[in-house]
Amino acid sequence: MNTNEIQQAVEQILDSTPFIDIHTHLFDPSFGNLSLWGIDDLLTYHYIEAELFRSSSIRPEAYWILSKEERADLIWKTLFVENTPLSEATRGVIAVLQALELDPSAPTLDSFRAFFRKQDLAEHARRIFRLAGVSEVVMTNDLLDPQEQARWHEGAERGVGFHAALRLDRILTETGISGDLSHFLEMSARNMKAVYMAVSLPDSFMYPRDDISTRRLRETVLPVCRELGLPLALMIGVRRSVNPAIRSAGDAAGRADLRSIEHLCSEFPDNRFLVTVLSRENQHELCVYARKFSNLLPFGCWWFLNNPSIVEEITRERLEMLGVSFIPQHSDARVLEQLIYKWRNTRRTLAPILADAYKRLAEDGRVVTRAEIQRDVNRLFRGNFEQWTSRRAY
Ligand code: FIX
Ligand code: ZN
Repeated sequence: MNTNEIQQAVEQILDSTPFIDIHTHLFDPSFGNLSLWGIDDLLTYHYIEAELFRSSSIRPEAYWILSKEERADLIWKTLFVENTPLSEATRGVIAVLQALELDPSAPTLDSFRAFFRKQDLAEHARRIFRLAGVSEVVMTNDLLDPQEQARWHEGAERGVGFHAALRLDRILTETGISGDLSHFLEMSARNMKAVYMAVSLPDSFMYPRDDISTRRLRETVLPVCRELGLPLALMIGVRRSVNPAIRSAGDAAGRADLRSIEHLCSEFPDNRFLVTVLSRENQHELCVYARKFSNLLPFGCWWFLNNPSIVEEITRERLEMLGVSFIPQHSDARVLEQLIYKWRNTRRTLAPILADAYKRLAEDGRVVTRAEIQRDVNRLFRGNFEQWTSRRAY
């Protein structure tokens, strides 16, 4: 293939390959009102709320007493009518409206609300998956959340396309948990058919250390993961509640000491770790560690990193250092329709990066084929994850 053909082939293959979204905060429609979707949830996304407080004089206390619809109205007026929605998060809403054939220039939200009211959620979800080019998504399931617990106990049928991931943030740090935690984790993972366990960790995380997280990881979580053949996802570098007044929008990022990863990967060679780090400054080290430990699989450009300029830098670096042995992105979608813009943006950013890599390879003398590009895209966006979750005991 010549360089034009390479460019075209990469774009076509990215467009036609259904991706697996390995980390979201979405719920299967059968979880009822845990599912966020529609214009009011899209506009009150915490990425956008953070921007509202920069462009409006409203105080957080005055914002939180508004209804969800009133908050969405205020955000639309402030960030989309009185300002141009240039940021990644606001532009995303425009892309979603356009994909759903709604008018992104509408002065009010009435027509959008009328459209979403008419949708049947399960059918709408299938359409959104199609428009986003994803075949499956992984949820984030907090075992200690009473609403979720009730749902799991009912044991209602789950639709296709939504996998569970057992989230351990509270389990790793809360002291008041009684009973046999290993048994509880094992039974819960089996009941949910979890595809991995996961935890988000602060920038100050250190392993090993004389604390409850180290003890629970070493004595409970990692042995159960090994037993069940499940990877553990470590999401490192979040500084929670730096500005509590703005709630979920008030978390920040910090650089972590990744020697913890070195210690975990060498102490537990039979466990597999999916790792994402929130600080831009930690990205290169993560690639270096992935070259040392084959039980480490870097994934995603998380949260504040999911912007084209930073995704580009990180993905080029990973491709140069790891070939296709990483997972380039997850959406982190909280609201169903966000899948559309987050995955379209990923494809748009990744196309030139992959095409450049194949063009260089062709220049250096290797014949590049469509079949190879397809194989690589499959590995990046499906196969690496499928392989890592294929040893499940259930
Ligand atoms: O901890 C996480 O999984 C984070 O992704 C979220 O808590 C965060 O609020 C978010 O939505 C980032 O995209
Ligand atoms: Zn998340």
